[in-house]
Amino acid sequence: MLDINKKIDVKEILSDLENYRPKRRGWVWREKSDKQVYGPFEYTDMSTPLENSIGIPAAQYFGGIDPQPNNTITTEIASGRFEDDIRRMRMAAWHGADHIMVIRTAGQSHFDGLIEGTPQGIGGVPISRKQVRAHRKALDLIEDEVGRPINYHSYVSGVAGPDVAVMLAEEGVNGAHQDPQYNVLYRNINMVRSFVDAAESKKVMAWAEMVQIDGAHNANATAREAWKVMPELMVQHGINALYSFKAGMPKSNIALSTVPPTSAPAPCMKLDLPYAVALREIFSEYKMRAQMNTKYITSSSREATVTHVMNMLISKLTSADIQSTITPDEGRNVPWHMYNIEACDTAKQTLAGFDGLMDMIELRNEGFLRNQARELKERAVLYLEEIITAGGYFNAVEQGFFVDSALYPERNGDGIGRKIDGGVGAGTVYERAADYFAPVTAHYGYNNVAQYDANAVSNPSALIDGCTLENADKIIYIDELDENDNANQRMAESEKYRGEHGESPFVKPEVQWLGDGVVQVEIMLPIYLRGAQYAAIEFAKKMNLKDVEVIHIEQMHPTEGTRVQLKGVLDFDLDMRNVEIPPEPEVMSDDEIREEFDKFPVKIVAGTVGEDEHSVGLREVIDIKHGGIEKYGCDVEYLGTSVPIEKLVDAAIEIDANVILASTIISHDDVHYKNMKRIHEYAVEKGVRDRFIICAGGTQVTPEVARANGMDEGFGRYDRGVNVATFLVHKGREKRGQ
Ligand code: Z97
Repeated sequence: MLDINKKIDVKEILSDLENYRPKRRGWVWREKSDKQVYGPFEYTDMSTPLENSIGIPAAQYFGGIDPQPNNTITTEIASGRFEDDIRRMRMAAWHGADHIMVIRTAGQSHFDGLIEGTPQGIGGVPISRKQVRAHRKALDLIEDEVGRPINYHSYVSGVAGPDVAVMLAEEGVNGAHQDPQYNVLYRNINMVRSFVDAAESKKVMAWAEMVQIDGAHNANATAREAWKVMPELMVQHGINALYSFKAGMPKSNIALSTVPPTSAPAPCMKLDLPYAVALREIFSEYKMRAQMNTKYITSSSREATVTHVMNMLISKLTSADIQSTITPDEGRNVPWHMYNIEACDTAKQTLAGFDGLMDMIELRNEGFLRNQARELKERAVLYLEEIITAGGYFNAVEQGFFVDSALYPERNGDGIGRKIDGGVGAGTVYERAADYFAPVTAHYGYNNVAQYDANAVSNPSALIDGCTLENADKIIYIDELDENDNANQRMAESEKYRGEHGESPFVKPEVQWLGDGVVQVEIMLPIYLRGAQYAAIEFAKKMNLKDVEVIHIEQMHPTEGTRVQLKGVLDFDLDMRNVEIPPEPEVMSDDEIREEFDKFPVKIVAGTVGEDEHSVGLREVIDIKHGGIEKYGCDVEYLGTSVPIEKLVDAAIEIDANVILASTIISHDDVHYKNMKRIHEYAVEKGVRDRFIICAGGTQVTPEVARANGMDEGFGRYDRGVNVATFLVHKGREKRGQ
């Protein structure tokens, strides 16, 4: 069991992996909750609540509720160091992700076999048995902590597809991308080999009850004008979906990777919604994995978030099953994990906000939407017919049918053409021999086991006492192959920040990896774009940042101003033992304070004392508009600024108040403390000191010195109405002897 107050112990996760077995296999969908009441609200589309989670920031106004939508929420982690991904997975799970995709390192599609060990990756991690087993082990703990099963996801496409599929099945991986068309079009892997491998892989994935995601979205991201490939996308989905079904996967585990093809400022709803509707109708028995548009993403986090939200409206209108969350990382090419977390929150916020939407509106059954949807379907059907005329799929690919930038049936002739006998792994498909013996479970196609034992045909692994899918002890586990490029080595290097069991007093900012020192800086400069770009870099260098890079730049006006976001490296750390952390002030809940003020009415006289014209701080503490103390139901007599201290006390006597709040900002010559002392002494002189709770506040006021100068309490720069009110409740109880 994880301890919420402790970091996950990565060393412990990595220990004794050889003997670790996953808790379960198969994908788990969220359960629709019986309990649809959160705080003051009733919901209709939410799933079972989490036991531990972090709600979106605005949840604080609604009693900290954290409703979890019905959709599975995906996060993509792409740091390149799998040991650091473990901590990221835990953070994402707390923010509502239950589908964790760890992106695989560039080029793994072309590895004709399994990778062992834990080398560092580029833009993702090398997927290996140790890496997968460690991640699943960590997730087995994390899912218990948050109280919801978490689906772990990886990739099966590539030349080593079947090998990877078996390894993922053995290790309890719950979902994977698998699409032979991806191999063919984007990785130039031989098409015959890819489809044969796919049949085998899909059969294994079906045994493991994995959910499969296809690769059609890549056409969207690759095509020159993404909205023109919509008919083709439908064809690609269709080919993979039906091929998977025929290879033995249940339709309910086949997810289409759908992407709204366009983005604003294009009139994207007019294009994207009919497409999503058409897709939903054709593939009604299948699942939809809705990914946000990444083709037209830039490095603006604001813009990416708006696109994400607009895309989720389509997800809602067409009931997507899995909602992906991509981040501006895609546009910046920097794995800012905090934006992954933001994107999980964006999904959660949006889908909670959309709760019950479909009970209130419906998509029109005629007109533009349906006409467009029908037209797209017709184009897709024509496309399929032309594939048949061309001699089938392989010939169509060879003729460059796919990823052509014209709207089918038009063609631009710029599609990705591949040779039937070309590409990686060409000529590596062989007929099975007559004595072919495949004593393994979940094997695609026929076996010739009958000649050895007629009873074993449908259960061939019985002949060898179970294969690795049934008997995990037969798996050969290799820990590391490379003595330098491995997790142990990397962890030793960052040991200072990790500590023996995840606890270290040293801390350094991080973005990509533990202890990388990377920070982000936002600079607004009142000059033109190009000048600002280079000036910002100089500023960042003067802030002592190393390896400074501009990650986002936006014009405010051609000459008046430019906004620049940079990243850079801070090459020092902090020893937390030297960081003074004041105890957290206790604050009561609004309801608690209101109830107390109701029972024991509070009447306040307040003003800025002496010759001091500052009013903002005190008004923030008092005014209901700023969330001040008035909201708890107390009377406040505000006397304004430059109030003589005698007047403050006299007024309190006159209106029979029980609290005096004196604001004193100016601190020259310690006049603020002198003022406090005089208020106290004047109240004593008048014989009324015991009648009042007297507090002073101001930017330079500390509680200790305020109390030393006769105040009941002092409030400083960070205190608000709630802090003052909490104190008044406590002090009131004390005075009443409670
Ligand atoms: C997604 N945002 O979630 P390699 N197979 C298929 C793929 O689409 C991919 C791979 C394999 C994206 C992130 C991008 N897709 C992932 C159908 C990658 C990965 O990178 O070629 O080794 O395989 O879909």
